[in-house]
Amino acid sequence: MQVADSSRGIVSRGFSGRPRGSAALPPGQYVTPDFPVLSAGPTPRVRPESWQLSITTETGAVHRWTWPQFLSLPAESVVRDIHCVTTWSKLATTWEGVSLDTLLADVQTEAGYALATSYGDYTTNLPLADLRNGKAWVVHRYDGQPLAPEHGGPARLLVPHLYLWKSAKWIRDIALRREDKRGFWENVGYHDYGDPWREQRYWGD
Ligand SMILES: Nc1nc2c(c(=O)[nH]1)N[C@H]1C(S)=C(S)[C@@H](COP(=O)(O)O)O[C@H]1N2
Ligand SMILES: [Mo]
Repeated sequence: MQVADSSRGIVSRGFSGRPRGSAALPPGQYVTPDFPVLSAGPTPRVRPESWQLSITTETGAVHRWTWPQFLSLPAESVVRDIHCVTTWSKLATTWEGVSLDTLLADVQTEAGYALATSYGDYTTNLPLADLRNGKAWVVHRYDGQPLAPEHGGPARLLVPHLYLWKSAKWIRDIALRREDKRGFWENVGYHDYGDPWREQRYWGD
């Protein structure tokens, strides 16, 4: 088990102390067979009976799903590599969940940005375009099992083409916004976009 340690990550930037160079890996990353848990706070325990997911638009319209409603949506199976800014990557992880394309299908918006908020109040920002076109899911199963609480269960955001801190665990709301607004890690120096292939770890990268 590992814990988030952002200060050490910044100091040791560029040195992972492990072999590198796989063409299939973003720069500065190493492969781990483990599934580390990185949480900035305690694991919120959200009972399915009280769980709700919402998408709130820039005009204040709220689209809401209870747990049974969410489970009745068409689910997809996705296999993707995931990349944590602390330099571990995990290859070919298997998830099941609902595409953001499905969740956004009936949502009228001209917003350019999204701010995801979790149970426990973690937040992270990303362009709305990065949630569309088969690039993002709200997942509730991992490796054929219900998603474990420490990994974001009942359900988490999965945006595997960006560093994993964008994949908000225990997702509660996605606010669609005209203007970008930084989330928890972005406020303290992490990149607004976070493309692992361009090694966008910190402000200015
Ligand atoms: N709600 C919430 N989501 C979160 C975090 C968090 O602290 N709280 N940490 C982020 C970070 S930094 C990473 S690397 C991944 C870790 O996911 P994992 O614990 O399932 O490996 O979750 C992201 N989503
Ligand atoms: Mo992370």
